[in-house]
Order: sequence, then structure tokens, then C-alpha cells
Amino acid sequence: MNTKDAKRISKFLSLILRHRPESIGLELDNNGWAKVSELIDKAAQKDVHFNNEDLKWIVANNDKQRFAFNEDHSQIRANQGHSLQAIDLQLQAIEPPHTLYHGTVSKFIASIKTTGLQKRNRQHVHLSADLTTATTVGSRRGAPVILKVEALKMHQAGYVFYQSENGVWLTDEVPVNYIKF
Ligand code: HQG
Repeated sequence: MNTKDAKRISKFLSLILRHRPESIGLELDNNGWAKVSELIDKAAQKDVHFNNEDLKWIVANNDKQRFAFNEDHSQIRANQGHSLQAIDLQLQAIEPPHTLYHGTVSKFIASIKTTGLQKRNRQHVHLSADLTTATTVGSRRGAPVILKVEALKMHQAGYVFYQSENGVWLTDEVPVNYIKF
């Protein structure tokens, strides 16, 4: 599979497995899993063609490890990033590092200073342990602005943190007093 096709299909999978499974008539279970065979068939009906081997390649090689198979490879899901509120990824709460980073853009700063970081359409606020990832995330929208989050302090105050299968740090909100601008 060439890189261009892999990227196109990966974007399609993000849309279907995180946001709009119903757009191809696909059902996800409570934990976000889709049947691989059903996904392949329903995508093909919408003229997006890939097979089992293509999916295995994408799951293994995706730059952010966005997707995962279950043990017998009969089911697939997105590791994070869902807007579908009913999906429970069964994440375990864990202690975060001292500092986490959030990449955003300057036009959001005034609002973030008022309300803190909010999850908007997604299930969680997304944070990363390294500056490079935060910079990449911010760059999707323009010149990146990196915010420092005092994650351990938040945790000590009772805020809950999770880490997705692919290493993204997740929490419900970040109040403004834990952000360094
Ligand atoms: C901003 C991608 C105004 C927030 C990435 C962000 C990530 C506020 C945007 C993942 C705000 C939400 C998530 C407030 C937050 N006022 N703006 N109070 N609070 N924002 O896409 O973190 O490639 O939902 O700064 O790599 O950008 O899809 O979140 O700019 O991991 O796998 O509101 O998506 O992953 O945007 O990105 P998003 P995000 P994938």
C-alpha cells in the first residue's frame, strides 16, 4: 500500500471510528469496536476500498498509532479522539507527569484564559508529554502556541488523568490556574 492511499484510508477510518460510523451504516459496540469484516464491506459500498491486509498495514504503520485490533484481529477501534460521547474506552486513571503540554493557536488564548482548556467536541482535552507532539498538534491550525499544564498538581487536587493506548494524555478539563501561558 502506498503512503498516499494509507493516509487517505487512515483519515476515513478516523472519521468513521471516532465520529460518524452511522454515515456508512456501521455500528460500534460500547467500547468503540467495529467488526473488521463489516467495516470493509460497508466502506466498499461507499466506494472506499481496502482489505484485511491494508488494515493490518495501517494499524501497524500509522504515524500516531491511531487504531488498534482486538486479540484475534476480528475487531478494530480508534485509540482516542472520539466525539461519540457514548463510547467508553475503559481507560484506567493514572498519575500524570509533573508537566504536560497542549498545542493550540493564538486566536484561542483569550478564551482559554477565561474558561481554561475545554474538551469541545471530543471526549477529553488532549495533552502530550513532549513538546514536539504539542507543537505538531498546534501546527494543524496555524502558528503553534504551547501551553504548559501543571498536571501533577491537578492530579493531587483530584483531577483524573488517563493515557490512551497510543500515549495521548487525556483529562476532562484544565482550569486556568493550572496553565502557564
Ligand atoms: C481549543 C489530533 C477556545 C484547543 C491531535 C484546540 C490531537 C479552546 C481546539 C487530537 C478552549 C480543540 C486533539 C477554550 C480548548 N477556548 N479554544 N476554552 N479549550 N480549545 O481538535 O487538542 O491527528 O478537539 O486548544 O494530534 O487540537 O486526529 O483538539 O485547538 O491529539 O489523531 O480547541 O487530535 O489527533 O480542537 O487535538 P481538537 P486538539 P489526530
